[in-house]
Amino acid sequence: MRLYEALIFDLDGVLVDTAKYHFLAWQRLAISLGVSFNEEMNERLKGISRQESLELILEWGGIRLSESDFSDAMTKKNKWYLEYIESMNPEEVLPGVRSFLEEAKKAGYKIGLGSASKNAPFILDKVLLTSLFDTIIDGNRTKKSKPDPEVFLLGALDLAIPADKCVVFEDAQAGVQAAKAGGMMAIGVGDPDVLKEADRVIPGFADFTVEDLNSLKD
Ligand code: B16
Ligand code: MG
Repeated sequence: MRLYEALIFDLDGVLVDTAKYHFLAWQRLAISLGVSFNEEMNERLKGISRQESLELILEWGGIRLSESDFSDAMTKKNKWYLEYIESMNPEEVLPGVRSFLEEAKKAGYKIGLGSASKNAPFILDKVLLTSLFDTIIDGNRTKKSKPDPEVFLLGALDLAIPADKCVVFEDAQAGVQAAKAGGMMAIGVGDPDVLKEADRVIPGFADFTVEDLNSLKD
């Protein structure tokens, strides 16, 4: 008997690397607002929503915007981001991800997406991964941001699998916390020093197989 029935994946930083495009778009916006923005700051925006990201950038820059300027700024950032991701292609899927998803699907696991990004469906289409997912929960369906577990709980509900039979793959600390808060197994993807709260950390999917899912509790 296997330990888990569903696998829920974060998008940015787990399946594809869109952080570089977010960086370019936020940097362009920051320049237009006269505030400085660097890669280190970009790291701190991983996994958090567009609105919260802008709030942080304004806080770091010590500036305030009216409600309508704030909304214009978010629209501008997203317009630029969409221009960057427009040319994404299947080669941008991170190493080992496609074959892991295909094997998991063949083995009968339910597969879900749990992303803060409102652009998640567009990105999955661009990199030709959509058909591998049984459900897609993105920033358009959630009211609360990670570390709230809402995004993953909605995924489990859609997949009709109890939380303790779900494994979440996350690259951001807030995402790992969200998975734990939802009562799920949290696998960090990336740096073990950053993802300290994860049940286990893997560098990526190049050396992680579907069989390894059964030894996660060892
Ligand atoms: P959007 P994830 C997150 O995606 C990104 O990591 C984060 O940097 C971004 O601000 C957020 O999506 C919202 O994205 O502006 O496209 O709606 O890691 O949860 O897949
Ligand atoms: Mg992420």
